[in-house]
Amino acid sequence: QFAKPTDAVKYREAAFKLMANHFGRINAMAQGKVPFDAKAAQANAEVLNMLAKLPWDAFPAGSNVGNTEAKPEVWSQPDKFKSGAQLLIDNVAKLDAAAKAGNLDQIKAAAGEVGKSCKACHETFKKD
Ligand code: ASC
Repeated sequence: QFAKPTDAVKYREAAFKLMANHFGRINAMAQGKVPFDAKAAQANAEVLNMLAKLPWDAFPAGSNVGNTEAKPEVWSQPDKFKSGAQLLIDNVAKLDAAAKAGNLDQIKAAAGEVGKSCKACHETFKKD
């Protein structure tokens, strides 16, 4: 999938960047910073639901290189990394379901859980 380790770094950073953008748009609604737009929430959640599956195959062995923000713990604690990724994927799927239902209260709750999943992994696996 990746010709060289730095290609994996670029790929995962691109995926995370897109996730932050699409999650940010939903979060702004969940936090009342922009008016709730059910269609926009649904569209962003659908994209996020696909994106959430992407970064994890882009941490192959040997890709702790260059200016990566990943900590060595990604490779030394693979089970914890995998379970954190899966929790994010599951929470994003719930957010997608809430957005499909057009239920703002459900979206708020699910977005909160997604944010917690992001943060929990960053604490162990991402350099500040
Ligand atoms: C975001 C974003 C993150 C997470 C994190 C949650 O919107 O870009 O990295 O949420 O801040 O605590």
